[in-house]
Amino acid sequence: MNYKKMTCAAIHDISGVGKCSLTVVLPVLSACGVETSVLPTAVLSTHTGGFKDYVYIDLTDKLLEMAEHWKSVGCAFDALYTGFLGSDEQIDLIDKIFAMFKTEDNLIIMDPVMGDNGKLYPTYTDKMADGIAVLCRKADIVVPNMTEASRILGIPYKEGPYTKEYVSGILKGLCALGPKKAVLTGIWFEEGKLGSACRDDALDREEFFMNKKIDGYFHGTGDLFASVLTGSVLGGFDIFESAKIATDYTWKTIRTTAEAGEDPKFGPKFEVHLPEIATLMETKRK
Ligand code: PXL
Repeated sequence: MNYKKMTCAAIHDISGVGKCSLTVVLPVLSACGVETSVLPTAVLSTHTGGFKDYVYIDLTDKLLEMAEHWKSVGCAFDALYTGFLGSDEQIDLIDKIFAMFKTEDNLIIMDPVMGDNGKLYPTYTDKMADGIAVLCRKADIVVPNMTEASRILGIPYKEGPYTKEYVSGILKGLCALGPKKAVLTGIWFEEGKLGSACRDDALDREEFFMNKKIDGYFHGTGDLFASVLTGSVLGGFDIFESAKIATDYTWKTIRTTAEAGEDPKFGPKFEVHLPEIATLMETKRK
């Protein structure tokens, strides 16, 4: 079979239950045909959103050692893709890991995971959020939600509905920090619709992708979105096509999750839609 090999280093936690971070990143990227190596930032029994008394194993001490081992065995990646971090010390370590593996041709894609709905996640401190905002300057593509984007830009979090001017200002602000492309999730301009916004700074072009809003809070969908976006970009789609693919895939998954009627903290039902994403990626490879 003739195909272009694509590789990614995914730097996120493993939450054993709850389908977010690496338990979503890895299957999605594999379905996209991307050869993925994982560098776990922490291991948890569950994610921290809605579960109590979770077991938390911080892997800060081992992060650099693992990356150095990768380097020593000749690993190289088309993308370095980061998400949930385990401690504030990890920010400096990830900066070092970027320096170890960044080349002229590869991409740093950062999902600056730190919060949602205007609040930081329970294990995130202000120091971590400040550090992530600085680290974002090194990224080629950033994929925050509105809470994270506001924190990165140092502006107060604003609830929707948003205006296109407001969203455009946020996208431009993110690109002004360094990333050439920014994709914002959780955008809505009118009742009943929800989606994403995307900017390619070099083209000075922005697009918005909306679907029908499905009521409820669906944990893990940010990780799903960023992973499909990463897989699509590595699969050869441009950033706008990738943002649309990620928006539609996330929406379909939310619809399936809502229809199932189970407790959404156990995660999005993305598995049933993986074959669709694999087929879509194949169309690009042909
Ligand atoms: O979905 C982001 C995320 C990733 N990993 C862990 C989390 C969260 C959000 O709550 O708790 C452990």
